[in-house]
Amino acid sequence: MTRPSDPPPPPAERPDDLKRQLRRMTRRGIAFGGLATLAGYGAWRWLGTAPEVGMLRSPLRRILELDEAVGRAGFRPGRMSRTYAASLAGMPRVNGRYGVDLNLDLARWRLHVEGPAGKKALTLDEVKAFPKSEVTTELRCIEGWSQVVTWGGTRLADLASASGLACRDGQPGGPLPERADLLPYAALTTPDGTYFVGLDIASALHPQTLLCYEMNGEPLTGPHGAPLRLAIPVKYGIKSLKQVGTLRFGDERPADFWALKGYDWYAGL
Ligand SMILES: Nc1nc2c(c(=O)[nH]1)N[C@H]1C(S)=C(S)[C@@H](COP(=O)(O)O)O[C@H]1N2
Ligand SMILES: [Mo]
Repeated sequence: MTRPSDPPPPPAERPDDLKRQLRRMTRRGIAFGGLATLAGYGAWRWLGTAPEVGMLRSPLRRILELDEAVGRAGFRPGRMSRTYAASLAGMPRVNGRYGVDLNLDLARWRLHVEGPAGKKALTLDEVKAFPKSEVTTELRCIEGWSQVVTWGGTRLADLASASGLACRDGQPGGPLPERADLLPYAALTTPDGTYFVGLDIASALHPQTLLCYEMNGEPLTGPHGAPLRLAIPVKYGIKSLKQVGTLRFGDERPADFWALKGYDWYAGL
């Protein structure tokens, strides 16, 4: 089974391992870096005896809550995730298979876009009819690995604007950030509903947030989320939902698969 962050192993590390870990931490957020520090300095035993809050033991939970506050405060809609030369891109490992059905009938697949004003169902060709965007960014998993990937697809913001469903009145068009009736949240789920992510609207509409049908210039493969997956480089990999079935805009903060298990809902980078 794949988990975004298994408990780190008991400390048996050589000093250079620790140094590498510390270097990695400076590139990552406070929460998961904090986790590495605690493990690296032998606190895992102590954590093992701390009372549980939800699924996370309480000191970790406090770190994650701190990270959520820092993540929100640090987010600027205009801030870009770092981009890389396309020559640095490679295929990431297949990580996380919840809700990914390799036998999905692709001919019958639709992207269901929903909001308070109504619903639309788009074919893959309709999604591909939008201008194609390509970004080369780092996919960062909270397990501690990352991979530079060139993502190709439709900007979620373009599709949201054209559908009108990101706004309360359901009217298409206009730069969405200027719309007074813009809904505050977006939720994505797999067709079977078993994997789901919640996003704040600013991150969902970020210009690097793509509904992808290509990775590294090749058609998206089944295990990586065909026919359509999210790539949201301003968030950890847990939010880059594979095999999108539904995109829903709304007023309520959406449930999120890993947040329900105790991880940071915001998961910003
Ligand atoms: N449907 C679905 N999407 C998912 C997951 C999953 O379990 N199911 N795992 C997430 C996690 S934790 C990561 S790191 C990325 C990995 O994407 P990849 O398999 O293309 O490397 O997918 C994300 N999207
Ligand atoms: Mo991940």
